[in-house]
Amino acid sequence: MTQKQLNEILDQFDIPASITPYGNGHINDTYLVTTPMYIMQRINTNIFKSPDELMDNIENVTAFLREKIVAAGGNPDRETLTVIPTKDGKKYYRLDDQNVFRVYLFVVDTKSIENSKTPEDLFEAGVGFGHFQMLLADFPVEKLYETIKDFHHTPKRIEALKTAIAENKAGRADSVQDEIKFALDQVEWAGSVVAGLEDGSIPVRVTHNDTKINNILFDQETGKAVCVIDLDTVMPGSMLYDFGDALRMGGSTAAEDETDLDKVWFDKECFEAFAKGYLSEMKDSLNEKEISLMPLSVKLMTYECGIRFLTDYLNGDTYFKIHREHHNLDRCRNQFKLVADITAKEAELAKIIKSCI
Ligand code: ADP
Ligand code: GN1
Ligand code: MG
Repeated sequence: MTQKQLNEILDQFDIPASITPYGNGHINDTYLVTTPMYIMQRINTNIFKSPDELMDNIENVTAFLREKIVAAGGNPDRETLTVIPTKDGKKYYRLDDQNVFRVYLFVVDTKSIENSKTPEDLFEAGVGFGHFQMLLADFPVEKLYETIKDFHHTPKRIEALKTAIAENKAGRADSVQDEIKFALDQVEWAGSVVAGLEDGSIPVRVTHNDTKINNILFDQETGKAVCVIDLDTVMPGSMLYDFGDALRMGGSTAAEDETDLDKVWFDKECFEAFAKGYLSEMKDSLNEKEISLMPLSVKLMTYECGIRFLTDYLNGDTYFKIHREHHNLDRCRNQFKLVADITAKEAELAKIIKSCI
């Protein structure tokens, strides 16, 4: 997008600026012009096919959160996202099918945490995601659209991998036989959360479904969790998706695409810290099955992400943004190394959960 195009798009949104006389000068006329800060995002319409449904979800969820935050005496402009409508009252602006934009209020005085994080950060992230889920516990889940169908349906993700292997669109299948074998060796346990949701033993809840640590903003000064962002995948799901996915990245000693696998381990201290924070908000709402599957969920979400990277690699890198050749393969190997380490530590993780409860 050129600067001119961006300005034209921005001009579609209802962005208030105010102007007031300022100071006590004797010579010039001085005015203070204030505009809050905003975030503008181009929605990826290759992935989110229905911006209407997507933005309906986000608006309904944030309006619901806003009421609860106000009732609790909080600051809704910081503690949840605020959708800024267009001048004609729409939730987004469509320039053309590929260029669909939305605007949020910028959440001020916060920081994102990318790769280097401490157990204290993980504790705060656990509180943040747990609190988000707790506040949404009585949101009518049937009102939510499925913005990406079967997003965390791991068995369907495995089927997609098998299709990608058979089609071998990028001609890469021969070179990743070890990764394919590892992926297919895990299928026995990989359907456990989906099966629990289907037979009703795991409750369907409003879940975020993309609980990467950089999808929560922390207060710049205190380091406390302020706002859960990136609400595109808020859908009906299991709390195990959110718990597991947060630790997939939050519990790793290295970045998601680190290629030196000797640096990639699962950190039990970070697991414990996140679990303590999360359970401080959610403990009383969880059933026994949910609690017992918490360690497995970390392995599951890491495995699922690994097979998604592998599938995309086989398909010729059409889904995830890549920044170098074989980036998706590097990410896949990294995730599978973590899966192996989590598997080795699963019994210890179960003990940690027991001690937190
Ligand atoms: P993506 O889906 O590409 O991950 P996000 O919605 O997570 O996009 O936004 C990318 C980054 O932009 C976030 O990690 C955060 O640093 C910043 N960001 C997004 N929304 C806001 C906001 N409302 N206020 C402040 N920063 C934001
Ligand atoms: C994507 O959008 P972002 O970067 O927060 C992906 C997640 C993956 C993650 C892997 C909509 O998350 O599901 O776990 O990358 N989001 C979507 O880093 O597919
Ligand atoms: Mg994000």
